[in-house]
Amino acid sequence: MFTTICMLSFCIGSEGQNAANSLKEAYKDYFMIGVAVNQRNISDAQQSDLVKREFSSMTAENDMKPASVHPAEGRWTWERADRIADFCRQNGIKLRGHTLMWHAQMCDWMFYDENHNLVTKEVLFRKMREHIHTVVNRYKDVVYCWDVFNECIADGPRRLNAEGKDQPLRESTFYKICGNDEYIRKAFEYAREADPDALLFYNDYNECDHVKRDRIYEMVKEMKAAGVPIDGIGMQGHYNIYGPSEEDIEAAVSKYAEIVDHIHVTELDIRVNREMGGQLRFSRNEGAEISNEQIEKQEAQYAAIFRVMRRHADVVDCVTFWNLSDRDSWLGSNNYPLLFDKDYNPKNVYRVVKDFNQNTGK
Ligand code: 9MR
Repeated sequence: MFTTICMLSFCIGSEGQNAANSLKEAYKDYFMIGVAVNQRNISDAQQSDLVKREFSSMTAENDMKPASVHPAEGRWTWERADRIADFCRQNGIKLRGHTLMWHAQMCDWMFYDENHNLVTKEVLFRKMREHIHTVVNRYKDVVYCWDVFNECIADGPRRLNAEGKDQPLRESTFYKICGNDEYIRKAFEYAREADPDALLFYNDYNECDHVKRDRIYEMVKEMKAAGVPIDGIGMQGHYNIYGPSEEDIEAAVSKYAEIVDHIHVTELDIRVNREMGGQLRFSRNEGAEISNEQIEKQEAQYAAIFRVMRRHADVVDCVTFWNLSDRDSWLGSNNYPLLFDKDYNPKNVYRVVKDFNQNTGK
């Protein structure tokens, strides 16, 4: 089925139309195409063949996060992360490291002492440094970039701190311990010490929202000016069929490109309702059927995103889908957010993304 469809699109490709046999082939002159994987995706033959055929970069969806590899101080659980790293090594696929630091799926032992009191920032920094050095060193040969810190910027309207200044940071436990943004600066310094060759990213969601976009921009700009080793910005890309608009995506990429040389779309999916972002509260559209109108809107939204990214291929090096198929999606298969359906067959939107027309940009 899959081969027949690819052959068909290969044959009917008109002039200027991309006639590649896979996503990675179609985009080879623009940027890498990545996918976030779970353990099943790399062990099941059908799924791992699909990964190998379509993608040039991989991210561990959960298996390299702090709580997964380092559940207690000094206790390391590498098995699942190692399997993903080995899969990349064996198949020549590049690995995006995700994520060294995050307020969620973090290890609470980093924040608290044995009496469950918050540690001092000196203790926190020591634990962070040890974690970052150990993880980065283990996967140095295969990880080409790291999300060093994930989701530090707050959602919502402006808030003022005690001195009447805008307080753009999420009030995470990191923030509570430090009272300022030093934990972010330190994490990047530790990652650079551990691997001077890896590209280091700040990664966040709702990154096209004007308020949040500007907060991300200001923070990264100021930190880079102060010598913090940030190489790139990760735009997560948890979007929906209604937004963000092509103009807003374009404006965000252009703005970030003023301050960094590397932009990755790190977690792309497009759900069929009006929710967006990386927050863990969302609706799963249980029992919902996708309508033709929703399919058309999703195809148009995917086409718009890839159009913007192709226009900025000088600074965009990788676009990663957050999960392999609708079945694997963290949003549940009834949000229909990806290019492959729950049986791993390509949907029409797969062809919309792959067979873009170089002449018209569609
Ligand atoms: O897809 C991930 C899901 O399986 C986890 O339960 C969840 C909570 O840790 O994290 C999801 O991935 C998140 C990513 O690591 C960071 N950005 C938001 C993603 C969706 O929540």
